[in-house]
Amino acid sequence: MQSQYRFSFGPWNIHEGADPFGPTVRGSMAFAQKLKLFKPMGYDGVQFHDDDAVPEMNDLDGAGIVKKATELKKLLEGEGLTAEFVAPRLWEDPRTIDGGYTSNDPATRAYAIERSLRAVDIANALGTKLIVLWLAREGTYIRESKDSKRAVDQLVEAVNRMLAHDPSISIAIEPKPNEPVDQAYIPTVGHAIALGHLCSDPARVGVNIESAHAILAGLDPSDEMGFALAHKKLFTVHLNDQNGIKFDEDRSFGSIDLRRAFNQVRILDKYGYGSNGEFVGLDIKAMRTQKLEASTKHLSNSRTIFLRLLDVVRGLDQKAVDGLIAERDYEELDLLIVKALMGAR
Ligand code: XLS
Ligand code: MG
Repeated sequence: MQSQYRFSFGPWNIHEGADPFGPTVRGSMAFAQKLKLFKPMGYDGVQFHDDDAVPEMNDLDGAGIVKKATELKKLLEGEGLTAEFVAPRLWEDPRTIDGGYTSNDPATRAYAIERSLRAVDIANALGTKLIVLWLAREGTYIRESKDSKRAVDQLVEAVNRMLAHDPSISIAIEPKPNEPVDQAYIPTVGHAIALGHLCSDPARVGVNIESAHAILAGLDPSDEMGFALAHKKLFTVHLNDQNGIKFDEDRSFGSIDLRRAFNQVRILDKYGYGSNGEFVGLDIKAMRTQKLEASTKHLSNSRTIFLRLLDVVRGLDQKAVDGLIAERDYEELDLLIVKALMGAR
């Protein structure tokens, strides 16, 4: 069991509140200002998209990119912060409208891989060895537009190029079943782990499990975590919550379904998640109704809820739990868990 968990989030989690049906509702916060909020809220790690770390990176050469990232590293050090990972953002560029690694355009596939190698260079300059791949547009709107077998081969090729570019980096694939594409090629943890086994160095390919993405796939996040833990592939997590199977809501951890969140904390704590330096990563958005001055509460709330649930997990009468399991009296066990979550005796 970890005595101390380290928490992380990305600067995109402090945002202006625009959604697909409405414009921004809050003013912007400068990146340097966001960095100052991490430690006071109990966060030590910063997650990055490659262009969070090096804005306009498409306009810079390799050396220019590393120079900018090296400057950022000094800023992080000044704030006592650690870069957790770097994720190539391949879903906004006009070239990657129909995917990056699995695009039908070979020039786009080459761009996506080149950009990913630069993300590895940024990770090195920031002092992290973890790359997260959210394969946002690696999928289809209609099946006939691509070839699902060839797509897996292309994803393996892209991962292998990153693994060869730096023999010391690890890659955490972040599965999601849909959105922005209608059907993603790597929808679940099982698909991601299987993809890793096709790559040149499977030991360096793991997963980043997002609670909401598992829920969107109709799965339980804690079971996905257990599966990844059994494979020793849980390199990081994106904790949040979600109202059922629809668009990704990125709600505060535990705010929709406390029992589901409890079971994520329970499995992570039971198997010593964090003991190899893994961060408890959050990927959450403030409600659009929050005013600017209250637009980081989802971050402090999520960490508070995680730690409160950790108290519940560690406060369980495990002897009573084991006894009820041995008795196969799951109704009684159900009540024991619900009462623990209610703070009732
Ligand atoms: C989607 C991803 C994305 C991050 C990481 O949930 O986590 O939010 O940008 O690529
Ligand atoms: Mg995420």
